[in-house]
Formats: sequence, C-alpha cells, structure tokens
Amino acid sequence: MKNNRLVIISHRLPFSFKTENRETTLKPSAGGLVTAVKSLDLSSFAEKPVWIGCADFTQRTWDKHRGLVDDSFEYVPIFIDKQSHKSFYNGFSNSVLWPLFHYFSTYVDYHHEEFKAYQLVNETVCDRVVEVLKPNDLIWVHDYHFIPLPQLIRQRQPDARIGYFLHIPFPSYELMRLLPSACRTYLLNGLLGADLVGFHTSDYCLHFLQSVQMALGQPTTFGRVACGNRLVETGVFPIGINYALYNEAYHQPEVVQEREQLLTSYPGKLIFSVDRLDYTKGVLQRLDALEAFLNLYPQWREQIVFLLVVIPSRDEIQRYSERKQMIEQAVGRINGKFATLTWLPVVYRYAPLSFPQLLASYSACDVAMITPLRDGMNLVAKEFVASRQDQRGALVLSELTGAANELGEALLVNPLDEYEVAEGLKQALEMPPEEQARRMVAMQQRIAFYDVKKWASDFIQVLLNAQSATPVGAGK
Ligand code: GDG
Repeated sequence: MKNNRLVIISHRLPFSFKTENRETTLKPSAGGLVTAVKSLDLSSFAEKPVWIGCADFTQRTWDKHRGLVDDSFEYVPIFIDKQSHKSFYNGFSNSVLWPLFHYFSTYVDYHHEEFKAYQLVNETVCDRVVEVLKPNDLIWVHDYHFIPLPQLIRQRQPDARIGYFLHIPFPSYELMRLLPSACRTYLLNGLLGADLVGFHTSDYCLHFLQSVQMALGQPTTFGRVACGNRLVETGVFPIGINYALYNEAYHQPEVVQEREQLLTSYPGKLIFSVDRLDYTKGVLQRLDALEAFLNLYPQWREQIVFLLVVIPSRDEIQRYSERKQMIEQAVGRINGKFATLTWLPVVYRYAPLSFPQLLASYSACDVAMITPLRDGMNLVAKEFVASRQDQRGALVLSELTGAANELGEALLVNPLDEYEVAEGLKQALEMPPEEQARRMVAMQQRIAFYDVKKWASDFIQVLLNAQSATPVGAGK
C-alpha cells in the first residue's frame, strides 16, 4: 500500500454545509460508508487519499467555506446541474435500481430519459476522476449510483486498479431480466470494468455471476469472469461496524443520562426500532405484527411500549412521502385501538436521534425489532448487539437482511408473516436473562472480530492482489 494512493468515489462526500442566520457551518455525515472509510489506517498509503463525490452545495459555497473541512482527505466535489441530478438520483437510481435490487419490481418506474441522465452523470463523474488520477492509484467505487463507472474509467485508463463495492443486494437474474436488455448489458459491463467486485453476501455474489452468464453469455469460473484479456475477481465482504465505538459508548455520561431517562419514562418492557423512511425497511408490516401481538396476547397490553423511530429520507419521491402517511395512519390505528387513559402502545418519532440518544435506545430496550423486507446488510442490528455491554436484550431480526447470515443467534423471522413476527416478539420478551446473554455474547464475538476496519482492509488487500489489469497469460 506504501506505493499507492487511495481514491474513494461515492455518491456524496462525507459532509455538507448548513447556513443559518448567515453563518455557515460544516455538517459531517455519519452512516456506514463514512465510518468504514474513516476507520482505515490512512498512514499505510503513500499520500493523502482522495474522496470524490457529487456536491450538495454550490461551487460558491465550496470556494468560500472549504477551509472548514478536515484535511484527512483531498475532497473533490463534482457539481451536477439540478435537473440532471434529479433524473439520476430520484429517477434511475432510486426509482429503478433501488426497488429492483430490493425485489420491489412493481415499484420500478423506468424512463429512458432518466437512464440517459444516469449515464450522463456517470460520464461527468468519470471525466473528473480521470483528471485527478495518478499512476498507482487504488480506486474504490461505492454503490448503485455508480455501477457504470468502473468500465467508464477502464476505457480511459486501461491499467487502472479499480475496486467496486455494492452496498445493497444484487438480485437474482429473474429481476435483472426485467430491465431493457441494453440497460442490463450496460450495467453488467459497467461492473466488469473493475478488477474486484465486492458484495455483502455470497448469495448476492452468485446472483451477479449468474446474471453475467445469462445476460452476457460470459462464462464464470471460481468466482472470476474472463473479460477479453482480463480476469475480474468477485468477493464477499460483509460490512462491519466500529465495534469498540458502540460497545464503549455504554458508559459515556450522555448515553448513561439518556438511558436513565428512557428507563424512567418506560418502566415496562421497551421494544425499539430505527430505520430510514423506506418501503424496504418493512415498518408497516412491523406495525401489523405489533397489532397481531396485542390481539393474540392481551396480557401484554400496558406492559410494553414500542418506540418507533423513522428517519426522514428521499421524501421528494412519492413512494417515500406516501409511506410516511401510511405509517402515521397505522400508528394512529393501533394507538386508537389499544391505548388506555394512562398507556400508549406506540411512541412514534419522525426525526433523527443524536448519537447518545440512539445508543441509549439500543442499550435501554428489551427487544430490538429489526424487520426489513430486504436489506443489503443492516447496520442497525449490528450496532444494537455491539452496544449491549450488559449482555441483555433480544434481537428479532428479519431473515431477509444480509446481517441474518452473521447473526444466527437472533430470533430470525419472516417479516411478511405478522404472526411469525408476533411469536418472535413474544419469545424475545419472555427470554430468560441467561439465554439473552448466551446469544448476545456469541453475536458480539463475531461482529467484534470482523469489524469495519477489517472489512475495509480486507477489501483493499484483495484488490491489491487482483491481477485483472495484467493480460491473462502474461506473467500469471
Ligand atoms: C445501506 C444499505 C447496508 C439511523 N438512524 C439514526 C442513525 N442511523 C444510522 C445507523 C446506521 C445507519 O444510519 C443505517 O444503516 P443501515 O445499514 O441500517 O441502512 P442504509 O442506510 O439503508 O444503508 C444497508 C449499508 O448501506 C452499509 O453497507 O447495511 O443494507 O441499505 O449506521 O446507526 N444515526 C444517528 N441517528 C439516527 O437517528 N446518529
């Protein structure tokens, strides 16, 4: 790594700017990718790493306020005009790729012009990347916004070393087939421009290889794809979390204080969930399961509170804004049906939590109910487990998350079956403390070992060893 410079490319940079009362401040963004990249040992690279992403601020703001940004990376914002970005992001990325890759095929809203905008934005990003690149750069492209980018870069820089990681599921070929053939060919060829294509689970990886065979007619052997004179490597890298951060937060004074407040406010059993507002997260089905639980087990009424936190997300897209209304109706229905004069079954919040509030909720609750209909990984489940230094609490987890592969000691449920989830909830609430501890410790050991640092360094190591830029047969 000593000879390489790392170049990260993701849709957004890890910060934006906020102007209030004419004062501009830096707003750092959290999230899995940012934590992962920032946890890398950057001193092992030759020079200061570069981070390239689309700006959600103006060139003027950047010129005036770039001094506020930390200097651990050289940040390269790309300014895309509003209309193209909308078609690229709200359009093709989030109205075609996101629903399709999460098996919501009927939510796919394909428009040729938006696909064109997606291509155009990727080409614009490629132009900027190529200007910035130096020989020996190690390029790491992230997520579904930039599927074509590896190939676009490869066409301009045939010897570049390019890694790509997909943060969401890669669906089975039956789903990929729904895309117009020119579109799916373009996307698959896009990924094949990389030297290494990484996924969270082996299923996603197999689906990708199967699509390459079926759609492109290209043979794959032992997880490799021969592309002309190159061999493209695939790999499974289940993203982890900063385990120590979540585990050690248990004793942080702000977390302790918030936790005490929660425990005082909710003396009964506390059930907790937190998700972005997204139909893939299964919030409505979770509420149905809670209703089924309260119907089936009336003895639990007035004994539990469900703290449901939903984080605003992509609310310019109709599928998202209408979801908010549906969730609010369901909360109203359940509270209207079961509330007494002194008890409300669902406490609902539509706003983010601060880090101490999030950690206090993880560590105060009796049950974390995490039931997405599909999720590439789901970091919330791992964070909950890591935060339980007291080895208490039970996890009800959807079997349709990537995380379920690593968290087998959770109570795994099918999120579509409200009765199965209700039974999982009952079992979680009644689980003896010794069993909670036994399951929790097993999960903690696993996620403490393969943490986010290991995830990132593993990917980089495999990328360094990938030989796709070397012609097949020459020196192999
Ligand atoms: C994509 C894939 C994959 C959430 N609410 C608050 C808050 N968060 C933080 C969590 C967690 C992150 O946001 C959410 O991560 P997830 O993994 O659950 O979900 P996506 O955003 O959909 O992420 C997913 C991930 O990429 C990584 O590859 O796991 O499958 O869809 O870190 O803690 N943080 C704070 N307040 C909140 O209210 N501070």
